[in-house]
Amino acid sequence: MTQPALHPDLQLELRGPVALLRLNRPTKRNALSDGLVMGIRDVFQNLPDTVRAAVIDGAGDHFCAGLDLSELKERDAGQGVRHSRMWHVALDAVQFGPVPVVAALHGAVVGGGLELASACHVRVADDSTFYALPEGSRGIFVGGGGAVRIPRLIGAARMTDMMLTGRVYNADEGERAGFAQYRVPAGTALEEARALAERIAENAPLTNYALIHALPRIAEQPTDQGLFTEALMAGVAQAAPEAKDRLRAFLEGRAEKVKRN
Ligand code: 1HE
Repeated sequence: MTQPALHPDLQLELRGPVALLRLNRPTKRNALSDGLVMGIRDVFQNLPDTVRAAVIDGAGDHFCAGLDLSELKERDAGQGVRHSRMWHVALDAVQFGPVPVVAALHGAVVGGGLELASACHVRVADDSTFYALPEGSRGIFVGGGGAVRIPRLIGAARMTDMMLTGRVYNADEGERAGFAQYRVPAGTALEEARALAERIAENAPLTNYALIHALPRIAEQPTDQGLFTEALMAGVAQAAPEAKDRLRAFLEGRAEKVKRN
């Protein structure tokens, strides 16, 4: 099957089991044109089987300035719905793709850029990072899955406030609010994200698959169904030969112990 060509504003590098995807449109602060959004979708729908984890970062001083506002032309309601649905397909390809994705954040993580970051599984933010949802003041609404994903990170009350008042969270406030799981010195987010992705790539693939596909669904289910789905997933994961090998390695003293940090 032929692979779609990589979008010119994207760079993709494969380093062993880790795919590094860079938004590479720094003169426009990595604003996401429709083509770029579809380019991200294509990358995640076509990752080689050898890839076990991915990292997304942005070139230049900012991770991503969100939707390319220069493309916001006169759309009727139906076109607007389809445009938003196109973003949903692309960011679903990130969140529910084949492998865990780590976002390396710096500078502006705003609007659709925050929606993209929210579709990743782990977020590493450096000291320069700031978060905002300027949609509120631009007279529009989130359309890239932000209404679903962002409240799950920071709560609906904080998101409502951000959109109503234009509030900007700096890296410190953002970490406390729950935007990112890791906070690192300026200029080191990519290095840390890569190290985490390499660590993630060592996990059993079925465990990683369960974490990105089963866990978010279980979290949405009523308790009884969630517990049953968990039991099914646990049974499938532990029956895999790789799980047996890993358990045997621990019992024979060949695997790392959990260490206090
Ligand atoms: C852009 C965009 C963009 C910059 N679309 N062109 N997002 C926003 O409302 C955020 C808008 N951007 C900004 O607030 C600032 O640009 C930044 C804080 C991100 C960076 O500031 P700065 O001073 O480093 O850069 P700049 O001078 O503002 O921008 C440099 C260039 O990038 C300039 O173009 P130039 O041709 O004059 O050089 C800007 O016009 C351009 N640029 N951001 C298009 N977003 C699925 S729905 C999602 C809805 C949303 O995401 S709405 C939020 C959109």
